[in-house]
This record gives sequence, structure tokens and C-alpha cells, in this order.
Amino acid sequence: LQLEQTLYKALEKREFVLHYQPQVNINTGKITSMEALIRWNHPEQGLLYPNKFIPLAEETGLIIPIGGWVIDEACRQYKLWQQKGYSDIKISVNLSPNQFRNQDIVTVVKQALDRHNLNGHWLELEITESIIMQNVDNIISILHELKRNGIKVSIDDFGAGYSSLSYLKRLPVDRLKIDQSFVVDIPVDPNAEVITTAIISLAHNLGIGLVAEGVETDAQASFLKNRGCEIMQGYLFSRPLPVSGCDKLFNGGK
Ligand code: G
Ligand code: G
Ligand code: MN
Ligand code: NA
Repeated sequence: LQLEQTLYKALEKREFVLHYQPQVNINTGKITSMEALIRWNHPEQGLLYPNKFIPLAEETGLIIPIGGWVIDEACRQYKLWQQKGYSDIKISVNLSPNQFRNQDIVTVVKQALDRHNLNGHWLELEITESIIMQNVDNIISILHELKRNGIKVSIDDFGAGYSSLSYLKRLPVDRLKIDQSFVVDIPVDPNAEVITTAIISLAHNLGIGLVAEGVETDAQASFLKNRGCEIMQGYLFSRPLPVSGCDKLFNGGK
């Protein structure tokens, strides 16, 4: 209960911050995108990770204003990076199912883009399989509307959910993010390798892009690279960083 009360106030007290984790093209070594990941600077408990408060935010409906803040803040920060000349990088933002259900998400996103004078093609929204299974027809029309605005959509934690593969050919999604639960077991678990390989060939054959998540070792990176998955995210490249760390990263670690 206490956390709920302080969560309610946290937005107006400006206690949320975004950290960012790069996605890297293994063949060029270049950063292709930065994923925004929310943290809560709790006055007593210190830096809290999303697993501590996002479920509560979803239960209480606070995810709507918090999620709106995330979209706006990510766009604001991204604009600053663009102005500093860090070009050809995209920004990725995670969305909760409730944001699709209870909010005119297209309007919220378009207003944030307009406010910061950004073209939609710099923005990627990460949705989960659970969003898709709720109301497929409605989701399809929202995704088409996002696409008309140039906005990219990826399916986060792909393979970890319980949705049918048949939706993939109906949905205008740009990328699958291979769930880190598979990547983490490469090369120890042959099943993880088989599943990862299958997801890669599924994406290739459907003409959908790919990102592998949770890449921690060179062995994992070369396994993925050899199978044609060239965009990767994980501790091997960088942990999620506060803005100050991102600036260092863009400037080559100095
Ligand atoms: O670093 P990490 O602990 O940030 O993220 C844990 C989980 O929290 C991930 O599943 C991620 O998708 C989710 N998450 C991180 N930031 C956000 C956010 O801004 N909104 C939502 N809905 N989920 C987020
Ligand atoms: O949005 P998503 O569910 O993809 O959230 C990514 C989560 O994975 C965040 O909690 C992030 O901190 C975490 N993460 C990112 N890279 C790695 C990694 O290489 N290893 C592990 N264990 N976690 C990672
Ligand atoms: Mn994500
Ligand atoms: Na994920």
C-alpha cells in the first residue's frame, strides 16, 4: 500500500528516470537504436527497477500517465541526441497492454512526436505478445495507423508468450526481439539453439527484422551472427545506462 501511495506521487515529484540500452549491429559495430528502460528514484528505497513497480502501475491504472511520461521523455531525450549529431540511431519504447486498451495510443505518440518535432520513423514501439492476443482486429488497425505515421513496431520477448504464430502474417510488425531466455542458454542447451535458429529463419522468411536480447558472451554473439541475426542487445555491449553514460558511449567510451 505504501508503495502504491508513493507511486501515485512519483510522477509529479519527477522521481522516474529513463536509462537506455544500445542495440548494436555486430557486422558494423554501430549502435542502431537505444531502448528506453524506466527506473524509479525512490526517496527511501533508492533506484527501483521496473519489476518492482510496473506490475503495480498496471494494476492501479497509473501505467497510463507513467507510460505517457515515458513516451514524452524518450522523445525529448532523443531530440537532444539528434541535435548533438548522433545520427542514424532509433529510439525504442516499451508499451504495456493497458496503454493499448485504455488510451488512444496513436494520439499520445503523435502528440509526443509533434511536441519534440520528431519524425515517426525514428521511433520504435515494443509490444508484447499478450497485447496482440487481446483484440487482434483492433490491434491490427492501431498498428496500421502507427505505420502510416512511419512508426516502427516490434514484438518484445518473442517466443516467451503463448500466442499463435498465425498472427504474425496478419500483423504489420517490423521486428521480433528474440527473448533472452533462449539466448542465455546458447551454447549450453541444444534446445535453446534450435528455437533461436527457428525464430531467426521465421523472421527471415516473413521479411521481418530481428533483434537478439540478453547477449552476454562472444559465443552467443557469434552463434547469432552466423545465423544471420546481426542486431543484438545485451551486457556484452552495454548495460542500460543513465544519460551521462550514453553520451560517453556515443563518444566512443571517453
Ligand atoms: O532493465 P529492465 O529491468 O529495465 O526491464 C525489466 C522489464 O521492464 C522489461 O520487461 C521491460 O520491458 C519493462 N520495462 C522497462 N521500461 C518500461 C517502460 O517504460 N514501460 C513498460 N511498460 N515496461 C517497461
Ligand atoms: O523490455 P525487455 O523485456 O526486453 O527488457 C530488457 C530487460 O533485460 C531489462 O531488464 C534489461 O536490463 C535486461 N537485460 C538487458 N541486457 C541483458 C543481458 O545481457 N543479460 C541479462 N540477464 N539481462 C539483460
Ligand atoms: Mn523491451
Ligand atoms: Na524483451
